[in-house]
Amino acid sequence: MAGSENQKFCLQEVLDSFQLCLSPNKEVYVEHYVAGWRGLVKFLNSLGSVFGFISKDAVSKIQILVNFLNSENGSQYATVQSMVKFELDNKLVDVDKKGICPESGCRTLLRLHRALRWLELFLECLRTSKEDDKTSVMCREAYNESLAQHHPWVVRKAAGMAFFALPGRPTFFEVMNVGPPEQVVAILGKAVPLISEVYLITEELYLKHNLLDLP
Ligand code: 1PZ
Repeated sequence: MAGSENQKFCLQEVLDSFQLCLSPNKEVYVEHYVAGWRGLVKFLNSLGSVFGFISKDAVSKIQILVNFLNSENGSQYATVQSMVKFELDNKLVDVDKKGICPESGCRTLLRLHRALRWLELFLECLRTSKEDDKTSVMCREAYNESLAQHHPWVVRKAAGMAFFALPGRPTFFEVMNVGPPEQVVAILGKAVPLISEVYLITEELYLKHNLLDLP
């Protein structure tokens, strides 16, 4: 029983992970970053199998990062900052777009990082939405403003179709599993600034090292 309870999504868990993400000197812990995404994937899975192709991609990226964390170089992957330094110092990143390191930690995390911007926009929209606002519209607008710019036509098309299958705002809030709508809004009010801070720190780091266009 306890096991199946663990499988149930709870928005609080995601908030906790992103809270743990930042070190005192504002470095981003990969372990908690990945845990935050795990929670989000759980949420996505509980919305139905139409989203399977999205969660599958997220899971495979999470797994690549977990494998680095568990490898003999694991300690180099403790934070996004140490990962970037380690991979750049050891020429493990396709900075000159040669395609030699297609699964580097840097390019893998960049995909999740871009998705985090979508999440920030979407959750902020959700937080300030009214009862009969459409989640699919909020989701599409957030997507078009962020992730879509990095996706080819066929992925944009598939994502657009999937958005139609999103449940309405009341069901969405219920699945978040933290209590009545006011409580969801309150937790979103804490989660969005945190996600935004993690996003900004990563964005600045990637910008500084010219990593924002990694293939
Ligand atoms: C709640 C509604 C969920 C909508 C999610 C909106 C994002 C749509 C993303 C569509 C992704 C389609 C699957 C594959 C995409 C990959 O090609 C890209 C690039 O990776 P590459 O091919 O370069 O290795 N992958 C991504 O952009 C990462 C996408 C992760 C999306 C995670 C969404 C988690 C949702 C959490 C729900 C609250």
